[in-house]
Amino acid sequence: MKPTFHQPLVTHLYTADPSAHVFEGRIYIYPSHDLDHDEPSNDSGDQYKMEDYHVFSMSNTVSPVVDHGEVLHVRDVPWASRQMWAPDAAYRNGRYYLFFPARDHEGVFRIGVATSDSPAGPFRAEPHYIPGSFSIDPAVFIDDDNRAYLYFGGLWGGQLEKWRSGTFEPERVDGPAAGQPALGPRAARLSEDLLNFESPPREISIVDEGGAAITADDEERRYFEGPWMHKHRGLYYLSYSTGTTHKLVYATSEHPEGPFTYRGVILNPVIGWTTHHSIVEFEDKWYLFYHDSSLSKGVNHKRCIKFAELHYNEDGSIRTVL
Ligand code: FUB
Repeated sequence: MKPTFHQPLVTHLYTADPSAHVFEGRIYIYPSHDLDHDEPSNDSGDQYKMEDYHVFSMSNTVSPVVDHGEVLHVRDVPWASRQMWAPDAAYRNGRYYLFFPARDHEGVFRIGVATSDSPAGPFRAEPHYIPGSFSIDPAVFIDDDNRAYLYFGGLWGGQLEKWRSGTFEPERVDGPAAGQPALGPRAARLSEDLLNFESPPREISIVDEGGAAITADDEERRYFEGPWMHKHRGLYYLSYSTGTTHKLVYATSEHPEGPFTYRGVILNPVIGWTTHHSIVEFEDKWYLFYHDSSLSKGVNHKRCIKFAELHYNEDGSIRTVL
């Protein structure tokens, strides 16, 4: 199928959470694969029952999308039990790395890695999740100096509230009180082989233009899930979903670990509850990959990946796409 901006890139499967990268001159997309079922939904996200990953690619932005098939299934991940949620991918020293969250055998979300010789997979999972990892939505960023960072974290079903004390509290659901700084995404430096954290994850702070922390009750701007990091003209852009207000927004910093200053909206609410994205440069143009639920006419857990061109203003701000 030929890709068109703001139209589903894939229609034979339900897909979501597209992480796009340029590998070997092609655009590769690493999405979640939504299962087609009609079971009820809840705030823990039990309706997101993904079991496997497919990889897709395009040789350019107008060529057909190729489905490289199933590249990893939960049955082949020794530490994981269910819910293979939003993944991301990276390349280093001749190997490709798929980072993915899933619940472990105790029901706790962890982040694991699988590797391959090819960006199209198949991927072979490491026997254990990354020690010290938790929550969801891993996004890898390799800086110009070759340092690699993993950004991650999600509220509600993503379990970030349950880690507020530093250890996992299964019954805990409360976030910070109104007026208190919102929970931020986490970032950890990755080891040279990309398989471990070099140091414990740190919380990233997001502030307003006056330097005050974005607060937990500021649902139009506070972090919810789905972090993405990219660099444009030397500036670091942390973009993310606001969850309950269904926006994709961004904040910028001079440093990959922040603090980040909130800048604005990339994408206004789309059809469906979740919104999740990635940003990639291909042949000197920038693209936003995102999802909505238009393919299923609005069923939150039956989503479809899409893309569109992204434009920057001279001052480095991003023009709202939709
Ligand atoms: O796809 C499952 C979850 O929904 C993702 O991890 C979140 O970012 C949201 O898109």
